[in-house]
Amino acid sequence: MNVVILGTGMIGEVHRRAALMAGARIIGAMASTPRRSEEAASRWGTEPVRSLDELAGLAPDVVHVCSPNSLHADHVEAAIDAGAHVMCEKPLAVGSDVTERLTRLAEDRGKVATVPFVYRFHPLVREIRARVTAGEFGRWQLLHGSYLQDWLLSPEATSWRVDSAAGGPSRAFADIGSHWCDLMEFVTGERIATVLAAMTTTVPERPVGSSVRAVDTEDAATVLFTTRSGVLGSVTVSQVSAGRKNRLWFEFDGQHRSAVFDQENPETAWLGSQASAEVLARGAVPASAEHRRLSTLPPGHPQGYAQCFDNFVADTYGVIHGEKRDGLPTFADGNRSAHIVDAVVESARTGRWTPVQEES
Ligand code: 4PW
Repeated sequence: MNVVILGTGMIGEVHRRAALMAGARIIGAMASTPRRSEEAASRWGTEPVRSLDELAGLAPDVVHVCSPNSLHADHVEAAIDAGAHVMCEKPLAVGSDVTERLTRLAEDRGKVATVPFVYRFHPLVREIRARVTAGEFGRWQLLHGSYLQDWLLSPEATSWRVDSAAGGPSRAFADIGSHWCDLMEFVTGERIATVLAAMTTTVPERPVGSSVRAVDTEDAATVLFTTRSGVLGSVTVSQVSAGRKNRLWFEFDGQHRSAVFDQENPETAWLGSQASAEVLARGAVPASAEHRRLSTLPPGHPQGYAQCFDNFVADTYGVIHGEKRDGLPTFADGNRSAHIVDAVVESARTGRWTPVQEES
């Protein structure tokens, strides 16, 4: 598999590592300027890609799009025009009108097109999902949780994500709330139908480039939602919660049992019923086939985020090779997520319950 990576920041590095683990050859890397592309290429031991026009000549099998959100659409289109399959970071693009277009484009050209909602690849997430499908939970009573980080707590902290021109009108929710909603829908089978959102920007100014500017994206958000089948839920996301690094946490309460999962402690999950409660340990339970498939390290040898990413990239390459893989997040899922983000932004603006438009 010959691979080009567009975007060489933190997440580009994660993609590169997972691509190498899956046996790919990195044939090119592009950063934000030709000079940075050269620096990144020499660090990675590959060739610099100085502009998108060079892509077609490289004839990559796969392009990984890891650039700022506002560039995703151009990068995905260039990758598909170059004949490549594509993996694009979330949010797939800014605005569901654009994600609709990209989803259709990939379908029309017959390309495998995936979005790294990687928390789907925790073995215990698959185990809970399999138990949901087997009917162990019964009708959902309440779906709730949070995704908390603290990397933007300091007024000195910044990123291209802070600027809506580069990241889009939603920052915290589009960046990490999108993961939580995807995971909730993936595990429970429910679909968010309406949202009531409130957002807060707790750090009013941050450095942007060489100046200090008013921040126009949210640091945190709380979203109430109802699903198409009428279940109530809520999620809180934050990038300013002291001490929380990457705490995606959910509790899904069913008629018979509840399930709790914390992605920072992914070797165990909690299952409760009125009569008892148990801690599920990875590898120490009657594991579902998907749980077993994604458990790539033996029990007692903790696996986490990196292995999720490895599994996601390996499954994408597997599907490109014509294999079947359950639960692979595609552009259709990225498109769905963009519709949820749009509804959340609109609801936070108007203060009203807002329907999530169905994808076409
Ligand atoms: O996708 C998310 C990112 O944008 C991640 O999974 C964690 O939060 C790591 O970086 C950010």
